[in-house]
Amino acid sequence: MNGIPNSIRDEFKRVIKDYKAITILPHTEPDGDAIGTALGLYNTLKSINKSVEVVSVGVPKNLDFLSGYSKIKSKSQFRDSLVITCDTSDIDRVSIDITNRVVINIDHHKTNSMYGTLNIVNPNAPACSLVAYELIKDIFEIPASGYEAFYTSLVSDTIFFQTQNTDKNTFKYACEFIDGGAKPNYISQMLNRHSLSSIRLRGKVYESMRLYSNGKIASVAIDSKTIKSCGADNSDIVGIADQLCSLYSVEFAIVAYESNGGCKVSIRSKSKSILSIVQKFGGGGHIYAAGFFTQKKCQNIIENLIIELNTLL
Ligand SMILES: [Mn+2]
Repeated sequence: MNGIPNSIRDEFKRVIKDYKAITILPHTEPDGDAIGTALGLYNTLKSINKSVEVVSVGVPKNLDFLSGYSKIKSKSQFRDSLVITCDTSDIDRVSIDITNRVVINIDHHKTNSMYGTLNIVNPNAPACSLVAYELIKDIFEIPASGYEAFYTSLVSDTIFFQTQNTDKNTFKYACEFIDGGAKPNYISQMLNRHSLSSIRLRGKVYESMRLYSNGKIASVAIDSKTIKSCGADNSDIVGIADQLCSLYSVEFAIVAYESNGGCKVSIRSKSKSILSIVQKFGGGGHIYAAGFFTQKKCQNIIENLIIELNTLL
């Protein structure tokens, strides 16, 4: 992973200096990477006396150990603040309208549309926090709470160092975060907690799993009734696709669930790029983990995807 060019870092420094109030936005339906990066920045910028808010809804409960979690707002209370987006490839993936705002776009998605005033995007970074960390580490002193959040982001997006892009550099960053105060065992324990509703939902979802193409493709379609009947919500779906991928035979896993009157789809791949397929459906993401939103019915979209994924087998 390359460092940040000095010209970009200087520009970032100048913009930060210009603003007293900063609004940090993770992507909608946030994961540990988006929230970990956001709270790492939040805790660091707070420590230099900025007024900072993180605005997000549906934040996974297992991130509640992170400093600043309880301060996350569902609506922005600042006007004309500087906006920093985290882990967000497109402007329509944030929860508030940020047109005409000064936006610092910090991300690691290859498909990032470069919507920011300043775009700091590194697709080689295995987690968004590494981009944020490279940007700020020589400018500000990062508090232990910031390192804890950055480490949480790193292990979330690499699924505890299991993804293809995990290399010795990834561990180098992990070491720096641990040096800064992150406690690996504690963070793993916190992240691996599940609510009863989420366990119940997983039970139902795994039972309904379908296999295609000699077991190489696994899929589940989850309707909102099932989610509700378990007392769960959409944040409880995080991790199900990775679990389907743990089946011996599986190459691709599809999770499709009803959301906002349409269907949200997450796809995981063990070894082949699925980016071009999700792009056909207007989506984006990473080479082995990507997704999209569609107005079609979940089961219909799964059938379309099976045809597409079969061409990769
Ligand atoms: Mn990410």
